[in-house]
Amino acid sequence: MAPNLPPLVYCHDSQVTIIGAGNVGSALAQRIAEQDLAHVVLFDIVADRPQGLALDLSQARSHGRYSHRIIGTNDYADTAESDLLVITAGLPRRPGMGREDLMAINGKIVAETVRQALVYSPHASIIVVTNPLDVMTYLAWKVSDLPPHRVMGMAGTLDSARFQTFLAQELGVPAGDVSALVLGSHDDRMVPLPRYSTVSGIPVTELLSPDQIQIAIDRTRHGGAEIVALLKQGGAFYAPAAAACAMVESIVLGQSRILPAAAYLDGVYGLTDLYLGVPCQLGKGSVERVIELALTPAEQADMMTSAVAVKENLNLALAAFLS
Ligand code: TXD
Repeated sequence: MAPNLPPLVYCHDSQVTIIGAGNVGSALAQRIAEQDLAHVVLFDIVADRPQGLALDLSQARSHGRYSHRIIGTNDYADTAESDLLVITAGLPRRPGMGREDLMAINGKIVAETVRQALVYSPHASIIVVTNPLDVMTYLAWKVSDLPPHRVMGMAGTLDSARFQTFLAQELGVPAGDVSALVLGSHDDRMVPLPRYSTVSGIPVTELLSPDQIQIAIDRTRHGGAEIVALLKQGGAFYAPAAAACAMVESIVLGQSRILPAAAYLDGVYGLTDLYLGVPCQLGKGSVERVIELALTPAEQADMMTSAVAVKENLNLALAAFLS
């Protein structure tokens, strides 16, 4: 007789809707499904694409032990009662397209998707992935009418993972042994913090030369562009999906992990009324705590530079969006 073993997978019944079944959205769906974290609804405006992806993912799941369903849809009604919305819908920046154009286009997409999805899932929290990240997260919060701690952006987890990877390469150690931290905006004004980046507890500043650290910083700042240049079409999606999944996991399972994310700032770091990358504690459905580090004057100045650029873009986006 079969022994009475406990189930291998614990069934958590949260539902995550991923809006935008493109490269990042579908890779994220795969991660959530493989980790058996939650029910997944993949939504896209392209007819049949999310349904096809969901069917494919369901068939891949038959090789594992999964307890959650995954569906694809073009109908917001099918996303009803979601606990978490992950917004990956948007257009990539194309040659000849200015920053303002992209902000206006993606701003409209993000605003529309958030509004529509919240009609069916009024109690959901939101993770924004669409670029330009810090600005789109602010827009999503504005149109959502949710408390700010229920809306956040994914970028710091990705940028920190990139920094971790490049530091590990300089050190010749496994990337998993490195813990790295990047704050600020999700662009080349991001703020990598070597002082807060360690290997087995040892700050990398004691293990690497300033030149080596600078190499890792430069590659991190241009990490997305380096991949776009290599791929020729589209951008990174495996690492972005992995980073988003870490946030989803902490929020869905209430792990209260401390991860860098774009959070609403209301006074910390001397900044108000914007979303920017800072260390956050991510618990059940929300940013439980925004952590303010004691930055050096140089680090604080870098945060300000990052914030000023985001504010400028935010004003452009709001003007384009409201016009
Ligand atoms: O760190 C980060 N935050 C990022 C952000 C890392 C990687 C990618 N980053 C941004 O995420 C990227 O610049 C884009 O703005 C989004 C999504 O990137 P992805 O690489 O997945 O783009 P795709 O493959 O073009 O997918 C976008 C999907 C596509 O299937 C469209 O049909 C869909 O979005 N889309 C929509 N879905 C629903 N509703 C609307 N209105 C809509 N418009 C487009």
